[in-house]
Amino acid sequence: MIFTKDKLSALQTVLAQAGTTVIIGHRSPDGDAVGSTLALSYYLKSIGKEHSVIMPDAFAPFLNWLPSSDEILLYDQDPRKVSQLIIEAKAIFCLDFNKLDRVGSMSKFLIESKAEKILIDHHLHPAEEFSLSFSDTEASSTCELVYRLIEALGAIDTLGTDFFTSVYCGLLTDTGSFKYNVHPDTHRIAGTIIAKGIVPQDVQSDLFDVNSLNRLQLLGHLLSERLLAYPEKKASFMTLSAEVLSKYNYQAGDTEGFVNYGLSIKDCTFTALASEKDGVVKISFRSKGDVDVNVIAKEAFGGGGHKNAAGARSGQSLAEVSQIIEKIIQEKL
Ligand SMILES: [Mn+2]
Repeated sequence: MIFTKDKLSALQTVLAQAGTTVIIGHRSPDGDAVGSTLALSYYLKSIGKEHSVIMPDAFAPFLNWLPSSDEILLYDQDPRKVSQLIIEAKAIFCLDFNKLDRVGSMSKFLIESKAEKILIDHHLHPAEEFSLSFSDTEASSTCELVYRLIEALGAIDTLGTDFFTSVYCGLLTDTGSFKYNVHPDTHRIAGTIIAKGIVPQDVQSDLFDVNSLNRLQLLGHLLSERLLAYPEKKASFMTLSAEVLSKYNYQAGDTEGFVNYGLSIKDCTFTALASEKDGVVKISFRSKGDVDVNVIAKEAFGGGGHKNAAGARSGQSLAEVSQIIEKIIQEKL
């Protein structure tokens, strides 16, 4: 039980205080980060609480149909304005990340801030640095937690279609369309959202039927040229160089979900996708069952996430990262 009476009343005290509030999502914001920050934003609007929604950098264009997503401020586009908002804020909501240093160069303003910092998140090992923490590492998504929080505050029926659409977006994207990390609460909330009039096929279509020809051809190249399979290890591994990404005119978010193809090979329980972007190598890990990619990502690259889905960034070359991952496959699986 994470929504105790004490914590809810502490939250209400924070919300009742004067001064501005900011809601922050993580770097390279995904459907859950954008969905959950917007969902909380609708609630704050409904109670007349002035606030801004902030992301460290841009979210993928496949999310820009979400209502009010055009109001989200991006630190990397306007660092002066956004850092000022964080410095002046009396309350900072941190959504879908578990440590203040997970938001890139924006982190320093969060760490220095004396504001009340409220965590709402489902990643493993939340840091202790928050004044109020709503963390449930079993939850499907941060969207699910925002919904449950507002439910615990008794305010669900005060919210409209945009709120429910945003929550549904996070439920859908963080569970791979209800495939992973799904619990009774996930479907209960999804059911309520459908009863409120949200049409699941429409959200699916808005989110996923938006491929550019370049993205599909990049996926084709990845699967035909860059997918290594290790059947005896029940593993697979893919890489994308900066050169290949540029050949297919890579746009932010184009590789979202690609890693899951590696895990869709029959009997495969471990996969990784390493891609060279913005001078670093970003690595996504996925696994099934007891293969713990949170530990693997942490030990090899200082990353982390969840047991069956984790990520990391490395300053090493793509070739060096590939060697490390092949070694993991050969020695740890
Ligand atoms: Mn999430």
